[in-house]
Amino acid sequence: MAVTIPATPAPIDLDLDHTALLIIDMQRDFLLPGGFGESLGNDVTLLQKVIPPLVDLLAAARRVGLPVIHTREGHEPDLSDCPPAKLRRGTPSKRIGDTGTFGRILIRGEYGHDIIDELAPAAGEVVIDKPGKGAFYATGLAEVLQSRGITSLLVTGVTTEVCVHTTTREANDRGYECVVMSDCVGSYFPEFQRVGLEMVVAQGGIFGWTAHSADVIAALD
Ligand code: C5J
Repeated sequence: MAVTIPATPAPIDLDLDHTALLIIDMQRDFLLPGGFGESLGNDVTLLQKVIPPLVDLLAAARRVGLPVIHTREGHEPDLSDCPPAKLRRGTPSKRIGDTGTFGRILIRGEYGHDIIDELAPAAGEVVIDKPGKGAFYATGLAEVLQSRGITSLLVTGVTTEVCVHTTTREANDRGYECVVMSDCVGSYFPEFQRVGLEMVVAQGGIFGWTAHSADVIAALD
């Protein structure tokens, strides 16, 4: 089924048979008070604003049977997949693999690494564990999308200027139509949120489109 979504810089026609909802890194360590993100001095309420509209968008996607793909940023417990340059980044004691409030920071299997309860993956939904900021690097995402015939992505999650942007750019280069859901992506930095969204749609939509979740939900329902 094809639908037209009001979007920036122009409306976009989406073939829902070839569209997936991509939910990037809605992990406890980024979103919960006391987690890794907050320990770095960030205001997590700026990310938590994303949860209610994303819960609604996820419910709508599930209602119409859109494939849902979740990602989580993190590393093996032995850190063998974490480049030394990434490992050295940040304040000592608050680096990847160190012990935080919710377990070892960004380590697979730890409580903080997992997705927040509100957006917990349902049975059958794909969860991509990624060591990088982009969801294509060192993951099976390309194969998942190809095998399901996906050509368009509704991109959501955190953070706008880091993992959402990197993944959108990777997807755009691979030929996917990316619609970044403006109220379902979040940044700890209001300025980065604003500019991050503007960058997607600059120059006629250089990386894709932005759209509001209410408009997509209306089109899905
Ligand atoms: C960050 C992410 N910000 N998921 N990760 O380090 O955007």
